Amino acid sequence: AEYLETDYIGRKIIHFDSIDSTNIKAKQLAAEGAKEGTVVIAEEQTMGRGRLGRGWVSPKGKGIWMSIILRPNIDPIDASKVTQIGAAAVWSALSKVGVDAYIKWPNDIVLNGKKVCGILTEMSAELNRINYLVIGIGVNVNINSQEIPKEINNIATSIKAEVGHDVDRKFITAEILNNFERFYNELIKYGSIKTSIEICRKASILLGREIKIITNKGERRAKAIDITEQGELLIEENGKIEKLISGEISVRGI
Ligand code: BT5
Repeated sequence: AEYLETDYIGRKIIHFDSIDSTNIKAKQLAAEGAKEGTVVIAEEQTMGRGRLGRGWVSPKGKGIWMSIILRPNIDPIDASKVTQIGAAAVWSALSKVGVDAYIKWPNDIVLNGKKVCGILTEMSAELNRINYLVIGIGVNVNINSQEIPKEINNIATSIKAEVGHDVDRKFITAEILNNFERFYNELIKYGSIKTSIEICRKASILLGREIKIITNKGERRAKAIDITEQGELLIEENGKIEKLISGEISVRGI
């Protein structure tokens, strides 16, 4: 709390020692009327979730497992913008503690080629209105390199595993929330995510590279060209430019 500089994001934090998933809890609280900016944090998740029903490994006391409740007055189609805001907020917080990471569009932060953070945005919407939106952020902070759970050992890392010492979870958490509020206010007030997109571009591990795009229709290869002001990935395939709204991207084993 001593590092928090926000007006409303994280001014109410609900803390759990152990919980199934902070996203599940946050959605429940949001449905019951919790205020915008309410944050759910857990020391451990027993059923942490990724996208498409995948799991998120969340060992006790070793990471930042948190979810922010939001009530943006935006079109539900634009919900993925909040994911870009989250990625920019996490990247900037890591940069502030000297950790030089990359953003892998749309929802990962990678360090030395391995995933250190994942973001899961979920919402409840009707027609043209978002009822609530929850952005879940998972950051592997103080997991020892030898203690990275074996099911993710090849693809995951932690800040500690890369920098060699413990880092202050509270400071990073507050910085993520400070940045998040700044970038989110830009969306709410001006309908723009310009600052976030600048960061997502600058820190992107994909731009300029040949990538593999994995969809339910199969795999394809293309070149990542740019990230638009709307947060879409621009790709070029056989001279044709296309926009992706979200997706599974792999680039040389990452
Ligand atoms: C994500 O999904 O990356 C979104 C992760 C969101 C986690 C946060 S924690 C707080 C909040 N509460 C929740 O329950 N979730 C959110 P996706 O892109 O689908 O990646 C999932 C994949 O990442 C898994 O299938 C694993 O391969 C890998 N993975 C699982 N745990 C990991 C970890 N701790 N670090 C790095 N990779 C992991």
